[in-house]
Amino acid sequence: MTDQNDKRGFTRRGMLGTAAAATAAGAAGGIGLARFSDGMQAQAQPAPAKGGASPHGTTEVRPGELDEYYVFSSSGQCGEVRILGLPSMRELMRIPVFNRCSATGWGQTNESLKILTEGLTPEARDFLKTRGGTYMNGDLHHPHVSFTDGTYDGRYLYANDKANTRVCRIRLDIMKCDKIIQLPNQHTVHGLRVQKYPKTGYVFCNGEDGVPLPNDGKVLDDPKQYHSVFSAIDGETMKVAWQVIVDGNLDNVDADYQGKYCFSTCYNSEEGVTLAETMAKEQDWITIFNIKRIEEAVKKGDFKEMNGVPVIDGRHGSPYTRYVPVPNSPHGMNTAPDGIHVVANGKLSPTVTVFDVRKFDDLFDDKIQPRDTVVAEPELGLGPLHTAYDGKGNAFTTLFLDSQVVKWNIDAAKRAFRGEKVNPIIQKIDVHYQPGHNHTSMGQTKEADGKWLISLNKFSKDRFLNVGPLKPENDQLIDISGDKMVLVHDGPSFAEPHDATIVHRSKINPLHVWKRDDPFFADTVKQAKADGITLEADSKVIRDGNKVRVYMTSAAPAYGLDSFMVKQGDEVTVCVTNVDDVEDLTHGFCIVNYGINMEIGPQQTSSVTFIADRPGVFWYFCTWFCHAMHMEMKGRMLVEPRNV
Ligand code: CUK
Ligand code: CUA
Repeated sequence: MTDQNDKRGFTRRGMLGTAAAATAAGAAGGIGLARFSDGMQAQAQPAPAKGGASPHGTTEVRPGELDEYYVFSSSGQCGEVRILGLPSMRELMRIPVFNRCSATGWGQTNESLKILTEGLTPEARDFLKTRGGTYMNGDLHHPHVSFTDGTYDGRYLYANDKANTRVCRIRLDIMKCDKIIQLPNQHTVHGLRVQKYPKTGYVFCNGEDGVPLPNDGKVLDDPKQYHSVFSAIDGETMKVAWQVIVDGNLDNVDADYQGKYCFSTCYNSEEGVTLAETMAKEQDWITIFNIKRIEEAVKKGDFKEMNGVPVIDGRHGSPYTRYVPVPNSPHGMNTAPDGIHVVANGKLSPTVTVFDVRKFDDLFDDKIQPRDTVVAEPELGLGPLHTAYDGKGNAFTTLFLDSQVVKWNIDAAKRAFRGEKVNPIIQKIDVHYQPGHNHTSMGQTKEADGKWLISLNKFSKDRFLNVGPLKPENDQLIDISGDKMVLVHDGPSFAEPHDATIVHRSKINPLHVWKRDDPFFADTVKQAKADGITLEADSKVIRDGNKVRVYMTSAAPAYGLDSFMVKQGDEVTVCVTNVDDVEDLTHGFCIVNYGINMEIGPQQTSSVTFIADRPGVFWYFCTWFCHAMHMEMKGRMLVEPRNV
């Protein structure tokens, strides 16, 4: 039963049966498949021996030592980005983006609200008027660092919000989000990758779901009129550069190392709206976008302008796209560090499809057929979702249904495809359980170093102390530096890190304290100047009609103001400037029973605006432990009743 061939033959039939059963029952496909694979684990290979020798010796990062890599991890429906250290897998920081954050005041400070609101589409802004002005949830899937010349340049990190069709940019010098835009004409954004060459450049965003264009209620239950849209954002200006209407839908995306093409998987070539319809065909496709041709089309006006964006028709027959059939509902799209090979992961097919990007020129010139770009299609196991690379010619593919990561050789797969008797599979390792994305150290760049792999597993089941029906996921660390993969660490994580980027620490250079001229709080600096205030020195209340601006410094362990007085109904803006310039000396500002809290890092200015609609005495206090007298770092807001 443990024979790979027996297992594969059995499970392939089983999988189709289960998928059909899930469809018939109307159950969510994922659940049906996951349950099925529970049964499979009885047949899986035994787990590798505990404490199997890691070629690196140890993953331990001793007290006081630093990790070698940053991991920028998504958090799915939590809406934030998390930073881990690798190999320790310690969580180092969280960067709030599409969520609200009680600790930092994200979603409440003026600085963050500006970022959260200014890039919304006009329709969304209107719709959100009665909902606090911005979305409070997000679903952050794909965090990717900006590139120059095929490797990370440490400037920015971009990520998508699948829930509300937004894209964010995080400044890696301060590790804060500085831009969020919502994509017009597109109904959701799932896959996101960036241009690798010559630089970023474009941020490519896949519209997963099709809707009528415009989506204003005039067309409803008529799926033939639905369209999925692909977007390219200018990563510098954070404006949509162009969009392409495609056939089918768009799942994951990646770009080449030449700056010529990007390519997306499509799992719904059927353009179905039910599970059964989307799974109807055995083959779907990838869609290849010709960047140069699209840029020329924009220049010469071959587009329709929709909501201020040039929208190009990229459906079948278009000069701007090509569609290459692949089996079956493909998911991940991964470019190899060799700059040549691109893998589409078959999901419902046990295969992955390997393309040679050098053949795309001929494909667009109609010299070859779409499938002529395929150079290998190895059968790897059940439920291949994502592939990572070691930079030495090997690939690592997650097998969701088999709960395994399979290591295989690209060249061997190509030879097998040409008919040679060679098995491209080198090793399969059990992971716990049901992996989605996996990532290798620097593996999405031309500097892939082949040291580490993390497998982001969707289920942890029994791997940790039981914490109730809702379990953590399990980010497992695997040493890939030797011939054999060795599992070395289990890392629980809260919902739901889909994706991650492993970046060598030499690429990232964050500041230790804020710079006083940082654009992040430039608006407050401008307002202070107009009010005759020197933020670093003055603590003063400025009244401007019923608008009150309260300026104060913070220096451990005291605010510049012990108290301030406002009138009930005033619009109060509190601006706190942390004049401490000691590393790690962050203050907070929380007003009790007013629902206000924010972070003020060393040399940062933060501000928050609210209506003082409750009269009385309200203490404010510092929320970040800053000094032996931290508890005493407080003051009072006195709100005078209106009719006194
Ligand atoms: S997707 Cu989640 S496992 Cu959103 Cu990158 Cu593949
Ligand atoms: Cu300032 Cu605690």
